Amino acid sequence: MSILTILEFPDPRLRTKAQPVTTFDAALKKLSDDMLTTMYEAPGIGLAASQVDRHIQLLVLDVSEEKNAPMTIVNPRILEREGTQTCQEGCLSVPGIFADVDRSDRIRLAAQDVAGNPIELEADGLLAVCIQHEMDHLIGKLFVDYLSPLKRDMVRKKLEKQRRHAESSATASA
Ligand code: GNR
Ligand code: NI
Repeated sequence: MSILTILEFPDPRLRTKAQPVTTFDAALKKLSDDMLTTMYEAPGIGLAASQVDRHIQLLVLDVSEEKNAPMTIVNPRILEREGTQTCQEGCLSVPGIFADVDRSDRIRLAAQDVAGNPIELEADGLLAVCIQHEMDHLIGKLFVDYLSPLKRDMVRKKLEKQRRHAESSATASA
């Protein structure tokens, strides 16, 4: 299992639209396993292939308390939405930033598993939020896109500053 590098905002590669998965082979299974390892290590509750610079419609998640319910979802399509919920979201590609986002409360989903078998899924609560957040990544969208342009620019500056500080402390300890 390998830890993959997670792209960070405002990296333009995060804006790439993911292509449908057509080949369900050992390489896809390995990517899914590596993404789960990367997600657990981060730690996060979801990860989209776009975030590790692989632009295919693949996402992994685990919203369980015990971190023992990994899921891999391929080629997801939302069939039905109901209601609205607001959740404070974060993103491994926008580290240290949290903001409220409105999402559908309940969704029904058609997708495939990592072997290519069709699956249908109903989700609510945090699972529904996480799936919608990951599906946004697959179309090149980030949760900060729901903020005003002014707030998004503040986020960009805060991340630049965080990176400068990380850089100078790395140099200081070298
Ligand atoms: O780890 C994550 N937590 C989270 C919290 C609220 C709403 C969405 C998420 S997803 C995020 C991991 C991530 O960036 N996935 O793309
Ligand atoms: Ni994210």
